[in-house]
Amino acid sequence: MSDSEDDFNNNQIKVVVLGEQNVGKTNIIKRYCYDDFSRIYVPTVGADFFIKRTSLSKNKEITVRFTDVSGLELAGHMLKTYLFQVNIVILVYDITEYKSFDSLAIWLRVVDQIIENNTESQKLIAVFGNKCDLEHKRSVRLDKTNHFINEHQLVNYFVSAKTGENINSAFTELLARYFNVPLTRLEKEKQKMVMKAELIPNTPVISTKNGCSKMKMKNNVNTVKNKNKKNNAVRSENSCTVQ
Ligand SMILES: Nc1nc2c(ncn2[C@@H]2O[C@H](COP(=O)(O)OP(=O)(O)OP(=O)(O)O)[C@@H](O)[C@H]2O)c(=O)[nH]1
Ligand SMILES: [Mg+2]
Repeated sequence: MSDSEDDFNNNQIKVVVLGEQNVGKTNIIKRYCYDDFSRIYVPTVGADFFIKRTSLSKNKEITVRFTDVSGLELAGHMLKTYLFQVNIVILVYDITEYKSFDSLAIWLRVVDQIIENNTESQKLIAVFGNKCDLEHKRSVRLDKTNHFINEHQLVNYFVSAKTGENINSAFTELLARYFNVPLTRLEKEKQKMVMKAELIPNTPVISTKNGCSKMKMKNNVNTVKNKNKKNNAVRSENSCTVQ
């Protein structure tokens, strides 16, 4: 029996969520576990623990145990303890903060060093690009992300804890991948939740290639008649720093 089959029969899985401060780790977990989100930033101290019961297939309940680690713990001494018997590691960055993406290489190196000798069960490492509702402020280019993902053979998702976009489907796919359970199209569809974005009137959401949504800028929508104004709006949409 494989390690993941064994975990599946035990119905237990440990997921550790890592990444810089303020990238949205706690809110990603809260969105998945309680469908909750907080605008107010309350930094995690040390680590917090959450549990979610879910099922991947009929009669197969699993318990997901989350360890939500503070971004400050990269410099701390507790990571080894938090990563003990981990099954899935999620590295989170904020798509609008290049520094938070840049630091993933360091987080990954530390994780690799810690779990290297810990071979009793299979590990899966995923990267979540969070705050996709702020696509217009994106500062991490997609080719940078793709290069990092391919180089280290990781799994990649773009999510928004704020709107809930891709949160359920990312976790379901990740768990199914870990347990080697094929998901039917119907099950995948079921996970795709209704968007909960707070929309400004006259501000439609359009999809982008990467699966994130982005708000069309207000100017961009209301000034179609005037070509010059329209061009200005497009420029301002593209004016975020891309590294
Ligand atoms: N716009 C937007 N804001 C978000 C999103 N996710 C989190 N935030 C905000 O980002 C801030 C930080 O979120 P947290 O979940 O506390 O971040 P964290 O990674 O747990 O931070 P530490 O606990 O300090 O390591 C909060 O003000 C959240 O409201 C998101 O998807 N979109
Ligand atoms: Mg936190």
